[in-house]
Amino acid sequence: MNRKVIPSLLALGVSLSLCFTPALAQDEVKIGFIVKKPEQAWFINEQDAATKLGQEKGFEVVRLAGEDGQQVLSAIDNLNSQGAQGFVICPPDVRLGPAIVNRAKQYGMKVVTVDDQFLGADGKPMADVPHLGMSGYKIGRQVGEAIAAEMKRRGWDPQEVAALRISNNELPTAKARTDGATDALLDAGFVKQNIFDAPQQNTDTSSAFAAASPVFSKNGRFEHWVIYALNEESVLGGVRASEQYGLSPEQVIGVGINGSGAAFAEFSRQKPTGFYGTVAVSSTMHGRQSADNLYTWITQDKKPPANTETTGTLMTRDNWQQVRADLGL
Ligand code: FCA
Repeated sequence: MNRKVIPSLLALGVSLSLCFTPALAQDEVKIGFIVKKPEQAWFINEQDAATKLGQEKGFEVVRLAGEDGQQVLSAIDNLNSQGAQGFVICPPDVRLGPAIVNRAKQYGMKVVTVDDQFLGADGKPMADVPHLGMSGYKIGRQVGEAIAAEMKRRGWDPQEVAALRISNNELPTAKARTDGATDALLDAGFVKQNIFDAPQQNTDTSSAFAAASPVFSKNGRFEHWVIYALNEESVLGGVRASEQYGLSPEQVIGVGINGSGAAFAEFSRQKPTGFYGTVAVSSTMHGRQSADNLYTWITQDKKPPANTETTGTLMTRDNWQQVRADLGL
């Protein structure tokens, strides 16, 4: 080969690599999607929806579990070592907010929350971290209204019905949801003294089951029960406890929140159970929108809205497939 050609080819190679490699690296967007309960259908669907959006728009989504503080911090370290520019998170404990934000800042990463909003050291929501979540109180009211309507349809006297309120007052969105349901029930003539709290340690079925069981055995005088909680997984724990105690589906009206695979499985059983319905919210939309907000922030430097509140639709055994399709679930 001509001696002169070699240096010019080399120079071309150098200039090509200078031109293209850094530009490519800049265009590569990678985000994390960290969830507190990776095995729950709600969160699986959120992560799926974010991943799908990434495939459409050309960014990568790294799905991670953050079931406690330690796991969340190592997930953030892991994301940083992979070159991620930010992450969406539903934290295992909202009071971890300041620690999570600090770690993200150290790495120059952007953070948005989904579902459960961070609390600052002052106990108030961290308004500077963009958040997308359910309008908890309104959705809770829908739960209470659905229960009241079904009680009426069954001809129950509201004065003689007991409520199992599976509560999680440490988590503000949980408290907002159960408060909304309680208020709607009271408005419909429910007796306050007949509402019994079952405080759960977590937001899953087994912690709800454990909290619910003693409430039934201590209040055996009631023939009719309604059950509500922050989500359908927890209501299902309450319904399973009612069955174990010996109540029949006709004696129980449980209404959850989410509209995820947990509810679909229950509605698909051959016979109805005490799980009457659930207020469905689009986890597909939560996953897509929160990932999209973060992507736009990273690529266009546009900070997402401080707080986006989403709404729900009542889903029962009769209409669940239709609602599921309407919400893109
Ligand atoms: C909380 C609950 C989830 C889901 C989400 C929107 O994180 O634990 O089940 O309801 O809010």
